[in-house]
Amino acid sequence: MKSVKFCFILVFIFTVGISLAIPKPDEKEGKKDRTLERDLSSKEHYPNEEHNPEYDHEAFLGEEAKTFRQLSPEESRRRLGVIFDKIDKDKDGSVSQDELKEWIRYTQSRYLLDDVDRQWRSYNPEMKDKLTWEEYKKLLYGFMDDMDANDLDKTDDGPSYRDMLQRDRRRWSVADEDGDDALTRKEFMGFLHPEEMGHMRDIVVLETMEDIDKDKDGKVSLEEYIGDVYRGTEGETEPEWVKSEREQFAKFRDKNGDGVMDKDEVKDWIIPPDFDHAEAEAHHLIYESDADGDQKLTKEEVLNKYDLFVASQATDFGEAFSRHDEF
Ligand SMILES: [Ca+2]
Ligand SMILES: [Ca+2]
Ligand SMILES: [Ca+2]
Ligand SMILES: [Ca+2]
Repeated sequence: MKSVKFCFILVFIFTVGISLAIPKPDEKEGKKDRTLERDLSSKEHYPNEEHNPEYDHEAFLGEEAKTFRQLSPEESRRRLGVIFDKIDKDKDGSVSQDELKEWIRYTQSRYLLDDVDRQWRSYNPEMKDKLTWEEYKKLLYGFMDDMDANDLDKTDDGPSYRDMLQRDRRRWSVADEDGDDALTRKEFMGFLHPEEMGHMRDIVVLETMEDIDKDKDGKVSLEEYIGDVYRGTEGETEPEWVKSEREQFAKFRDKNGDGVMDKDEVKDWIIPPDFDHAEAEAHHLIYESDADGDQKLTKEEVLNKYDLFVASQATDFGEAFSRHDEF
C-alpha cells in the first residue's frame, strides 16, 4: 500500500512538481531553450527559415488559437471581425501598431493569469488568502519524510530531491516579499513565473548558473554551455545546430571575450534586455497585411489576410456552424 502511495506521489512530483515549480526548459527538437523572456508561442517563428503561421496564431490568440483550427473560413473570419473591434481601442476604425501590440500583450498576460489561477486553486483548494511554506512543502515534498536519506540525495544526473526542496525553499523566500513565509496569490505568481517579475530575475539567473556550471567555478565555459543542450555519443558527428551554438557562444554570449560566461553574461542571455516580442510581432503582422501601406490596418485589410491572424479548417464547414461558444 505504501509503495503504491509512494509511486503516486512520485508521479505527482514529476508531473506537477517539476513542471510547475522548477523551471523547465522548452524542448525544441531535443534542443533546450533557456531564454526566459517569454516567447509568444511555443512554436518557432521561422523554423528552417520558413514562416510558421502557427506562431502568429498563438501570439495573436493565445490558447484560443486551438479553437480556431476547428472553424470554417467563414466563421473564423466572423470571429476575427469581432476581435478586430476589441483591438481597436480608440474606435477609429483602424488598428495601429500600438493597439496591436497591446492586444498581443493582453493575450500573453491572460495566458499567464490563467496558469497562475489554475495552480493557485490546485495548491490552495480552500482559496485562503495565503499559502504557507509548510502547506506547500507538505503537498509537494511530504513524501520525503518516509524516504531513506540516501535516496533523498540520489542525483541520477539531475538534482536530488533534497536539492529540489532547497531550491524551492530559496525561491519561495525571494517571492515572499513581505517576509511572512506565506505567499499571497501575487507572490505565488512570482514563485511560479519568476521571469515575469523584476525582483525574481536574479534568482532565475542563479538557478540557471547552478544547473549549467558543473565545476562550480561561478562561470559557464563553452563545454558547460554545450553540455547543457547536447550530449553526443562517442563517434557521432556533431549536428549542425550544436556547431551553431558554439558560434553563438563566441559571438554573442561571451560578450567580453574571456572564454566564459559570467553571471551578467548569463543574465543577458536568458533575459535579453531589450527585445520586445510583442512589438516585433505587431510590426510583423502589419507588414504582412497593410495593403495600402499607411501603417494601420482596416478591418478589410485584416480580413483579407485572415489566415495570417487566425487558423481555420479549410474544408469542414458543417461542424463549425454548430459552434456558438463565447462569441
Ligand atoms: Ca484604432
Ligand atoms: Ca508573504
Ligand atoms: Ca564552470
Ligand atoms: Ca565572458
